[in-house]
Parts: sequence; C-alpha cells; structure tokens
Amino acid sequence: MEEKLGTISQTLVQGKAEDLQKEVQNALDQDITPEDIMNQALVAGMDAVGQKWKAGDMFIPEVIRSAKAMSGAMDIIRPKLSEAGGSTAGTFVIGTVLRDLHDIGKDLVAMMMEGAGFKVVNLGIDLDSDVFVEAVKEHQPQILGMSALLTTTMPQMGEVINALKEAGIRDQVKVMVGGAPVSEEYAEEIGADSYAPNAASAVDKAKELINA
Ligand code: B1M
Repeated sequence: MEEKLGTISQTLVQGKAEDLQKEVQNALDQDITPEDIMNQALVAGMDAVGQKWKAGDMFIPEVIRSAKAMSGAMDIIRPKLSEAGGSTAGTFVIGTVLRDLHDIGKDLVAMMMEGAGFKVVNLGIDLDSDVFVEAVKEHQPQILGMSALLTTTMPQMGEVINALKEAGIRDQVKVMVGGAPVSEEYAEEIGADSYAPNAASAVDKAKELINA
C-alpha cells in the first residue's frame, strides 16, 4: 500500500493529471481508503510541491500543473469521502478570503468535512466580507470556515468577523480559521472560535464546536 501511495504522491508532484486519476482509481479499486489516499498521498504530494517551490526546485507553471492534477484527483475522491460520511453532522460554510486565490487546502478541508458527514457549502476564493455574511444568513451554518494562505490576506478574516458583528449575526455561527500562516494565537487575536492546522484536525475541531 505504501508503495502505491508513494507513486500517487510522485505523479502529483510531476503534474501528470491523467496518470494521477488512473492511479487514484486503481488505489480505490484495491480497497485503499479515500482518507489514506488523500492524507498519505495527495496532501503529502502537495506538501512536497510547496517545499520544492520554496527551495526553487519548482516554478509557478509546474506548481499550477500539480494543482490542476490535484483538482482532478479530488473529483474522484470527493464522492467516495461523502459516501463514507453518513448522515448530516451540521452545515459548514467555507471560503478563501478576499485577494487570496489559494484553494487547494480549503478544498481539502471541505472534502474532509463532507467525509465526516457535514453538509458543506464551498463559496470559492477571493471573497469579500459581504459574501460570507450573506452566506451565513442564507445557509445558517453551525460553522463558518475561512482560509488564508498569504500573510497579507490573513487580516481579512478579522474583517469578516467584524462584518458578522455589524450584521448582528456573530453569535449565530462559530468561526473556524486556518491556512499555512494562521496560528492558534492569531485566531484568538481576531476573535475566531477555533483554529485548525490541517484538514484532519479541522474535522475534530468542528465536532468539538458542534458538541460544545
Ligand atoms: Co502561492 N504562496 N502565491 N500559489 N503557494 C504560498 C502560500 C507561499 C507560502 C509560497 C512561498 O513563497 N514559499 C507564499 C505566501 C507567503 C506568505 O504570504 N507567507 C505564496 C505566494 C507569495 C504567492 C503569490 C503572491 C506568488 C506571486 O504571484 N508572486 C501568488 C498570490 C496569488 C493570490 O492568492 N492572490 C501565489 C499564487 C499561487 C498559485 C496560483 C501559483 C498556486 C495556488 C493554486 C491554487 O490554490 N489553486 C500557489 C501555491 C500552490 C502555493 C504553495 C506552493 C502551495 C499551497 C498549497 O496548496 N499547499 C504555497 C507554499 C506552501 O504552502 N508551502 C504557496 C497544499 C495545501 C494542502 O496546504 O493550503 O496550507 P494548505 O492547506 C492546509 C492547511 O493550511 C489547512 O488545511 C489544509 C490541508 O491540510 N487549512 C485549513 C487551509 N485552510 C484551512 C481552513 C481551516 C482549517 C485548516 O478552517 C476553516
């Protein structure tokens, strides 16, 4: 199994979208769980992409190719995770904040939440505070999740919390924040209810929030 997952990771790093879809399907056919494929192969592969970019061993076109391959693999995994999830645990609205286009981590969180049985409303990227506020009014989620990958866009999460207060709906929803530059301390500073460092812990934190 480890060899198979390693090959999937490698194919993702190489950005070979078609091969990746075949390998993911093949792993599922061999009864490797969607959670293992996602956490041990796909998330690990994107981590490697991030490190290679940081080290100057990969360039933006290659990173985008891997990101697209990741998205194709997610299309195969998503329904399998949902199947495993069972009944609705609550509603979770998630989006990436204004001027931030990173969506891979946010989509992983969304998928894991779906897998854990939450009804997920994925709003997308580059979202103004108003979009979050309107989504909370419309979908009445138990939890609103925000993702930010840039130090320059992190403050936008605080702006959204302020907008929820101004709209008089801050106490109707728990707010969870995450993304590479975000920390527990930062979450506290902006008045979020929860912080999760990765997709798996986002599910645990969400369950804690629901049961609190
Ligand atoms: Co950009 N980028 N990027 N990028 N990018 C980073 C984030 C960066 C750290 C790279 C670097 O310099 N080392 C850096 C940010 C520096 C900083 O501010 N601290 C950076 C930069 C600078 C930029 C641009 C400004 C580059 C440029 O144009 N000069 C530009 C900005 C565009 C914009 O947003 N306005 C840019 C663009 C891009 C691409 C478009 C090329 C592409 C995004 C493709 C896409 O998302 N569709 C991209 C990518 C791929 C990356 C890296 C390489 C990988 C990000 C990723 O997908 N990681 C990244 C380097 C890195 O992180 N090492 C980098 C894999 C993913 C699974 O992890 O997103 O962290 P992550 O999500 C995790 C957790 O953070 C957590 O769970 C996820 C799963 O475990 N999590 C949550 C995330 N959201 C959560 C929400 C939660 C809970 C947990 O609750 C609600």
